[in-house]
Amino acid sequence: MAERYWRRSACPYDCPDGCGLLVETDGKTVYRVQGDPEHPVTRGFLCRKMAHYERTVHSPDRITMPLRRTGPKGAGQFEPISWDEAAAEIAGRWRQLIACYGAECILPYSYAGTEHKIQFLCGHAFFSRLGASMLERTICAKAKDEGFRQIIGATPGRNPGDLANCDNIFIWGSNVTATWLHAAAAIREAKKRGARVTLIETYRTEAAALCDEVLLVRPGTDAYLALAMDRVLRDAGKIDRDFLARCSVGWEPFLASLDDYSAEEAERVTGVPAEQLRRAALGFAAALSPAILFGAGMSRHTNGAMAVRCAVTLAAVTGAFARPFGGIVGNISTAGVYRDDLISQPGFARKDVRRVNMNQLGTALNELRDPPIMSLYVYNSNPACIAPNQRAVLRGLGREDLFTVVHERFLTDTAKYADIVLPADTALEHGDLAASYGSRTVQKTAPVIAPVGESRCNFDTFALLARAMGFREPYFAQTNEEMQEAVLAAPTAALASLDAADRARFDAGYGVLLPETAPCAFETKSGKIEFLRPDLPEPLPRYVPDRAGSGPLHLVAAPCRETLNSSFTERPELVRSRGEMALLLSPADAAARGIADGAAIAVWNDLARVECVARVTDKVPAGTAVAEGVYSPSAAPGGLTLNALMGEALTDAGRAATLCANTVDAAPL
Ligand SMILES: Nc1nc2c(c(=O)[nH]1)N[C@H]1C(S)=C(S)[C@@H](COP(=O)(O)OP(=O)(O)OC[C@H]3O[C@@H](n4cnc5c(=O)[nH]c(N)nc54)[C@H](O)[C@@H]3O)O[C@H]1N2
Ligand SMILES: Nc1nc2c(c(=O)[nH]1)N[C@H]1C(S)=C(S)[C@@H](COP(=O)(O)OP(=O)(O)OC[C@H]3O[C@@H](n4cnc5c(=O)[nH]c(N)nc54)[C@H](O)[C@@H]3O)O[C@H]1N2
Ligand code: SF4
Ligand SMILES: [Mo]
Repeated sequence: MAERYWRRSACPYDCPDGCGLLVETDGKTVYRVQGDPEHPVTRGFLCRKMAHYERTVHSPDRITMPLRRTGPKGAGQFEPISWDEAAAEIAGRWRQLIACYGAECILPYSYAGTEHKIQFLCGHAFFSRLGASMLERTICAKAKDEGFRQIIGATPGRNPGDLANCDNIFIWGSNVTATWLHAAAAIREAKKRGARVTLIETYRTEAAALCDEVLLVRPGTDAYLALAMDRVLRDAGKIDRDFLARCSVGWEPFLASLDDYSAEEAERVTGVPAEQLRRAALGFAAALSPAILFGAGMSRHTNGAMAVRCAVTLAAVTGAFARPFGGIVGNISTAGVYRDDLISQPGFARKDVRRVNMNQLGTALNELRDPPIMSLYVYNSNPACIAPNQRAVLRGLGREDLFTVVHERFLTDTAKYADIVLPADTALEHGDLAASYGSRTVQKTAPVIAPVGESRCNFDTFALLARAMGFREPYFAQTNEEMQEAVLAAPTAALASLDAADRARFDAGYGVLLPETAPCAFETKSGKIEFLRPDLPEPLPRYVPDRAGSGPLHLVAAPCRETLNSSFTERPELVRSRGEMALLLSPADAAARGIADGAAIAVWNDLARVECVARVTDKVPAGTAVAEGVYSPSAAPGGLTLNALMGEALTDAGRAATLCANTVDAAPL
């Protein structure tokens, strides 16, 4: 038996924690995966999903060979072919299509199946060089980013670990116990030290168990709530005027504009009782170390960027930014830590190339002209399951004249529609550069085992396709390892800011934290918090109602603990534990419709009609309906999931998805 040993690696998933892993292996097989006790965020524990990553790596469902479709689209019937055949067929079809329609008839579709930099970004170089349509990758948190940018620019927030030292914490639109475990751990620590924790949510999520108080808002009304809290503080003389004078611009007109808001009116608009709102606001302002943890939930609305901008004002008017460990958590990342441009090669892109928004894939596949989309290449994503307007997405994927290539680890719903499927590897089978969007951790990884079957990483796959297309740029002649070395040979100022000890640890494959920047060094034009932005369509933060539709129930898309979007659905134990696709309804809304808990129901709006079961729970307030988790349309009773009820409208800024800004009605089947 080969000798077993432990190697360090990093979790690749789209999760704010960016965990460090310890992997037991013999170089061929992964036996066990544990949280790295020496990783500054992970501190030895992983989520349930990754604690058995070996089951994903060695899943019997892994795709191990390139495949060519033999049955109808969507049926999942394929025959194995060689990589050379696959590359020749793809290059041949693309050459024909480019000759007929131009390269913009090819559309890449990718998101964050892996967050690691090389495998995330390398496709940008390939498709820019090809001249394909460019994908706007905005399904996740771009509106949240924009909301921050509009008031505090690029200022990073605190590390989530700092929350352990806070005495008043608002968890705003994040189900931390499912999606941000290590922030939840820091909040638990703070609670042990006596912190008061408030949840601002659309329904009572698992995170409510961490909280002293839960403020349930009507979806899309957070901006009003925040501004009414500011008004309460202004009228109570609790504004930190010294801080505002020192660290902000436009605060006087902003404070004057609060006349438009009141706690009483907030109760009508948001559903939060005026007294509860007052108590929460006054408690936050009186704390020594108050902080707001921001999830993306409130930003997934047509007024989403504005909601985030308004919620930030609470941390500003109270001077929370300047208090020890206080301010905001949720705007920190390792963006800019590596020379991403060496991987993504923005210079390969034509400036005027057509852009297609990833949230509008359904319409793009069915309706775009001049040229139409004739080929789709999917990697790091599963649009059949995760995208809005699912009925249109599936119709588009089913087009006989669409040449679809999917680079995947599993035969996802999207892969079932492919003409060619290419086998992808997992993060333990290649080296990369780990980053994080929930802390300032960085880590370099090396392959732990050889690729399973004939699977290949994204970088090597694009290099192969580039050769098949005849691209001669030296970029495409590199191996994945050479790409990693090239990026590390060109360190950024951020990476250079590691002290010698941390740099040595980074070089040895440990996860390390970059030093924090000063919390009040605001990275805006003025160097201050900017309440007033005359250059924006809305110069001051203000409440703009969400445009969600006119149905009686506001549909909220929320995550679930067992899976990560559609990832981890290869794991029977996790799929069993999360249960079947359900719509969460309040007892009042269920009773009014004659819907019993567990009943089969139809849910509909203008876009589609979906069948699922009802879960009737007093965790959900009347008027709100919740879709937890991402499910598979091929396994859904009516062939569609609740994503079919989510529209393609974009947010007020950032062109992001409005997954939480839709309305529906429901009835027993
Ligand atoms: N286990 C697990 N972990 C995950 C994921 C997962 O699917 N499962 N997803 C990963 C990804 S891709 C991301 S982007 C992050 C997301 O992580 P976060 O950005 O921290 O947000 P979520 O935990 O998804 O929670 C969003 C919450 O916002 C609430 N919400 C919706 N609309 C509103 C509103 O108008 N106001 C308020 N106050 N709340 C609202 C929803 O009810 C939901 O509970 O998590 C990552 N981690
Ligand atoms: N109903 C509902 N819809 C949602 C959400 C929700 O909470 N509810 N969340 C939204 C959010 S926040 C996001 S970010 C999106 C996420 O949408 P996606 O980024 O599409 O996320 P996943 O569903 O995890 O699919 C990622 C796919 O990438 C594959 N993959 C992993 N690693 C690699 C690799 O190295 N190479 C290749 N080629 N493939 C790889 C995985 O096998 C997996 O099938 O979904 C959005 N859609
Ligand atoms: S908590 Fe997030 S980063 Fe950590 S192991 Fe789980 S999915 Fe990966
Ligand atoms: Mo996301």
